[in-house]
Amino acid sequence: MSLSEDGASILLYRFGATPPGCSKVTDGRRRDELFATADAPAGDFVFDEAVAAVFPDMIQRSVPGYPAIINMIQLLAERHAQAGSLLIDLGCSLGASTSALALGSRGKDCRVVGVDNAPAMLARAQNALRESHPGIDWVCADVRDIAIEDASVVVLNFTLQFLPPNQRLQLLQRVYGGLRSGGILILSEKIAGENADADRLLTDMHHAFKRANGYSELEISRKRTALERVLLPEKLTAHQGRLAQAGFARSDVWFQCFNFVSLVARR
Ligand code: GEK
Repeated sequence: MSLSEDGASILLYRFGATPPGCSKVTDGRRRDELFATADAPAGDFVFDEAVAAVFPDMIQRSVPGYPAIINMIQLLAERHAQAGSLLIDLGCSLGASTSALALGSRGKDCRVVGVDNAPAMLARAQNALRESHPGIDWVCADVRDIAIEDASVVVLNFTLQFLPPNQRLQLLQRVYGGLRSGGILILSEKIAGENADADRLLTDMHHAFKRANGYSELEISRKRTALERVLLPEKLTAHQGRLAQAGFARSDVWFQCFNFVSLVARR
């Protein structure tokens, strides 16, 4: 069922519920117990087969508001998709936001592309969405190497945070350069608080969210260590400043829950 066919599904959406836009990849999902056992992966977090297999459960129990964000990406696409343009999802994982772009641009003859550099993720996205979204193009590549041209909606849904900070501006500049006038970038990120107090509160509440979703203290702390050198959160003001530097005349926060935020930046 698509969001546009059943607006009531927004109201029915609950904590952890499956968003319509990604039902294909979350139905029958496997529970994430990667960091629960004694043989938990050591070293830096990687998007391998083990992660891909539990990813829908992992992201929904780890990112507050994730299902709502996916639903709203569809609505943002419905409003901003321009006829005959490109809609591109950079760091698409299992294609939840890519399918939201496809649903949000139906009937507009758009090209919808999902990009990810993790083969395990992309293969699963392709398999899960082949039937429901045969028109999506899947590209296994680094987002830094992808050409972006004639786009009306570009999505970076929790992907920019995995690039070294000194490479983020260049990507945003290329996104800006590839957008049509009136086009948008949807940028979702885990953020750092503006000061130590704010950061402590947001981090504590995020951990409370994870505990409420069944993760143990040990799992939370092991995952945190695994992500420490891989996922580098910045302050909201740093993101806003960089978007402006990349050329975006305005960017607005449309979602925030604890230290997870999503902005829409317009060209
Ligand atoms: C969703 N957007 O479900 N090039 C290509 N892909 C990358 C790169 C890169 N340089 N770095 C990381 N990735 C998705 C969720 S997850 C967020 C995005 C998370 C990919 C990586 O392989 C992974 O699939 C994704 O970005 C990040 O809406 O796990 O917190």
